[in-house]
Formats: sequence, structure tokens, C-alpha cells
Amino acid sequence: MSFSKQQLDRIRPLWDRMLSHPFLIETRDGRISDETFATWMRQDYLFVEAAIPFIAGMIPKAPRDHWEPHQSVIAMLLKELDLFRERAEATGVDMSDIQPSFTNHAYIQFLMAAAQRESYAGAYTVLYAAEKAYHDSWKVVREGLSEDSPWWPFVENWAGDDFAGYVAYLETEHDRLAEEAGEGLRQRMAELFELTTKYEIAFWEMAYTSSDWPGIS
Ligand code: MP5
Repeated sequence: MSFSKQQLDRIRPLWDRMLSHPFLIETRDGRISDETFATWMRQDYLFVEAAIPFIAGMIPKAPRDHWEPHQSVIAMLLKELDLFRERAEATGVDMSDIQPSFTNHAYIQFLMAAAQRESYAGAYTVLYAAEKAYHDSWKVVREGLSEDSPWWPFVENWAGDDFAGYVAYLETEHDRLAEEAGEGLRQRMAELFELTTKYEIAFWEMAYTSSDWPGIS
């Protein structure tokens, strides 16, 4: 079994918990409140923005054949930001003066630290886990959400064929990096896979409960 599949198997209960999060289920069933969805949109906009320096920060450690793929991902993320702004405009979601919530801030710091302080393979695990998490999460939403929903373009973005191809590519490369890694590094990659999944769950939870900075608001 490939390393990526092994990791998914190992943390299956956590992964399933993510996929059954009420944010996803209520979005799938068209029951999510506009305000709750807007909270996710505002926070995820900031997350996607931060993902650009995260990827850029991986490039100095990347093998030559990963430069073009990373560059295409940065271009994809810039388009994604356009999608958020376009949807916000179309649905009247206010995107001005947004600040990262505590959970989002922590996740973003984790991304930056991964790019700077982990090995390339470790940072790649974080990238793979986050992208796979979004692909699988939005596939859950796709099972029920009407194509007429204003949120459907997000389903198309992350659950569509292009993104599926990108995640499959990441998985192959992730497995290749794990094969080349020693036991200690593979162990660290496994930890990072689990941690990233926990951040993904925390992110849905933060959006669902609109939680901001503890002790302040
Ligand atoms: C992604 C995302 C997917 N947009 N937000 C979170 C919290 N996790 C993963 O990443 P991308 O960079 O939008 O494809």
C-alpha cells in the first residue's frame, strides 16, 4: 500500500470526522445559514492568500521538476481569490477589513513554519493533506447541493476533474518523497499528515461556530 493510502487508513476516524462535519453536511443539504457560509468565505479567502507564500517558500527546497507545478498552483490560487471576490460580490458578502480568526491564524503560521522549518518532504505532506482534505470535503457537498446554489462554483473548484487530477499528482509525488525518505522522516511526515487533518477539522469548526480569538470576542 502506498504511503499516502497508509496514512489515510491510519487516521481514517479523524478523516471521516472531517467529512461528516456539520458545516459540510448543512452546506450539502442547502441548510447552512448565509452568515455561517460568509464566515467561511472570509476566512478561507485569507487562508488561500497565505497559501501563496507557503508554496513559494517551498520552492528553494524543491527538486527542479517541481518548480513548474508549484508555479501553476500559485496561478491557480490567484484565480481562486478572484472566484472568492466574484462570489462575494454576487451574494453581498462583505470582504472588507477581514482579519484571520485564531484558528485560521494558527493554521497559517503552521503552513509558514512547515515551509521554513520542515524538510521539503514534510512541507509537501502538509500541502498534500490540505489539498486532499478540500477535495474530499467538497465531494461530500457535491452529493447534495443544487447546481443552482450560489455556492456551487466552490464545489466545481475543489470537487471538479482538474482539482482531482492535481490531487492525484500530489499523491504520486508525496509517495515518491516518502519512498526516498528514511524512517525518521517518514515518521515526521505521518505526524504532519495527522496535524494538518486536525487543522482542517478545526477550520470547519471555526467557520461553523464563528469562533474568533479566545478571551477577546
Ligand atoms: C484548502 C483551503 C485548499 N482553501 N482551505 C483550507 C482551510 N484547507 C485547504 O487549498 P487551496 O489552496 O485553496 O487549493
